[in-house]
Amino acid sequence: MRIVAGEVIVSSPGRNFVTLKLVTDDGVVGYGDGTVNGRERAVEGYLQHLIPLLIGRDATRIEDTWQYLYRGAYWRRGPITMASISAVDQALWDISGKALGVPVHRLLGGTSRDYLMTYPHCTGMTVDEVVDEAAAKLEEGYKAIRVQAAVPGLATTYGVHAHADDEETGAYEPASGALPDEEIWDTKLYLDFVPKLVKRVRDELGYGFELLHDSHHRLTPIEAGWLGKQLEPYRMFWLEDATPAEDQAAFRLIRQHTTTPLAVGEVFNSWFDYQTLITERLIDFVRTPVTHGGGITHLRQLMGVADFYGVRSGFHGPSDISPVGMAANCHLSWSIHNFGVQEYMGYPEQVSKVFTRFPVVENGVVVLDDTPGLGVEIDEDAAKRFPFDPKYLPVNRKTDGTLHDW
Ligand code: CS2
Ligand code: MG
Repeated sequence: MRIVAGEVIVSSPGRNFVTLKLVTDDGVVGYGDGTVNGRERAVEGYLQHLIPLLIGRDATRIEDTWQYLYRGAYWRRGPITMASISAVDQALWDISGKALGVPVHRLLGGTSRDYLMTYPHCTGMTVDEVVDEAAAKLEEGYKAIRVQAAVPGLATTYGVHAHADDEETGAYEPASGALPDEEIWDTKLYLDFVPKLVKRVRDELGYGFELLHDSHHRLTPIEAGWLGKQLEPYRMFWLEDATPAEDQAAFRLIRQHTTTPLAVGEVFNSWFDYQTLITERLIDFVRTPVTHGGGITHLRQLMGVADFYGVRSGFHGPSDISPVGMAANCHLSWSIHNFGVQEYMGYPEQVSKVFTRFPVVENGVVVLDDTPGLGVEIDEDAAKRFPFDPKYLPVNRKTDGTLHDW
């Protein structure tokens, strides 16, 4: 079964998505997600370099193709390279599954569990709103929730919206074509507030569910250690992205100061971003999604090593990873032993006009789907009706104007 054609579909049904389509001489079509939020055209360009290398290759040789694109290239790693290799890898797993008539998780060893626990985002302008939103999600059956609220004294807080429903409609982004929003950040206001938010959620709703919070890389290691310590009484499932992620050594300091579990890596793309973190047991959860982590082939290998160190998965699942990438996350999550949780932020309604079939959440868990391949169907004509819509994530400045991490 040879690859005879490749095409990059960039469309924006509410969110921008980069989808690679590969076709075999048997007429089997495979899809892979390579979306990198705010840098979509870069992945598209990289994939244009890869497509000629794929034509004529045996589509069933997934591992060899991965090694060819990674080991065979002089320039390795990085978000654009690894998202592009991932898109190819997902498309090949999709093709093999479809050709054999089995879902990808069967190719990976079958399911290791009965359901995939997911977490949604619970946000609000006030703590009361967050508590209400969290109560509603628990009522729907969710076993884990992430809580974020507007920090009092800050005009805006990333990931928090005037209306909690906005997150599900994907309204994270500025208007089309706009320059990045500039948000103002004040660490002391944030640190004073978060323990109160988390305490209220536990006081009001109890301990019968998993509780998560995301710091979006904004703290210093010592601040992160302090926050983790404040949150210890509330038995967090994790504190996410406490510090700028690329500084692996920083986690040694955080770990010395807190037993709150740590999750990191939604901006990572390779085992080598985790080598210190995992082998020194500095983290508890891997956040890298299939889309950004070199595909199922690389992330599966990474999770295999992580398992030896007791580190579990919590793959990134925002609405800026396409339903194809979400499906790939789910197939890997079904199959690995060391699954932790799957983030499932949800999608704007228009997404289902283009992605007409993809994994869904019911009663807070991903529904097992035995559709062959990744199980995602795409209406390519509909995709053309939603052209690319350039958008940027916001940037973040301290109150004195200094550019800050996020
Ligand atoms: C967030 C994301 O889901 C998360 O944990 O950190 O919303 C993230 O900021 C976006 O996916 C960035 O593209
Ligand atoms: Mg995050």
